[in-house]
Amino acid sequence: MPAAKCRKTVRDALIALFTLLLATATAVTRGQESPQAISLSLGDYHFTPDTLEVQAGRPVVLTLTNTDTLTPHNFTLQEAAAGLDIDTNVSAGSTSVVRFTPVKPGSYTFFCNKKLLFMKSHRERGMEGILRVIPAAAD
Ligand SMILES: [Cu+2]
Repeated sequence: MPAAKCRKTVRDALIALFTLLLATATAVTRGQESPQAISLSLGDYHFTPDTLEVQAGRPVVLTLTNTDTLTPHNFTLQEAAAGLDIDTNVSAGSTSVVRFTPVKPGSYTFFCNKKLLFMKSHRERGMEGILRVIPAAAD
């Protein structure tokens, strides 16, 4: 192989390698920005699990499933300064999806706001939990 052609082949190979590395780095960066998917069951006056952990600055897709056959439930978390302003009803046997992006690390209490007249509220019966927002990962 003549020296000039050989150099061109090496150069082309380096360009291909660099392009591959760049594509990989881009894919990894995108992965960090992808939504955080969490599922929560609401039933029998409990949230399962009752503690959630998410990263600040990344969108969250929260799927709420009411596993009871008759009782409607709700997910309330109102901390506007932390990017959390949620009040979503989930009727018996159905699923609701909530999207939000927490902006401030901390521990925030969520609960079910349902209450039947003269009865204890669902929250008083144990229907509350904690959303822990941890700082964003360093880049
Ligand atoms: Cu409830």
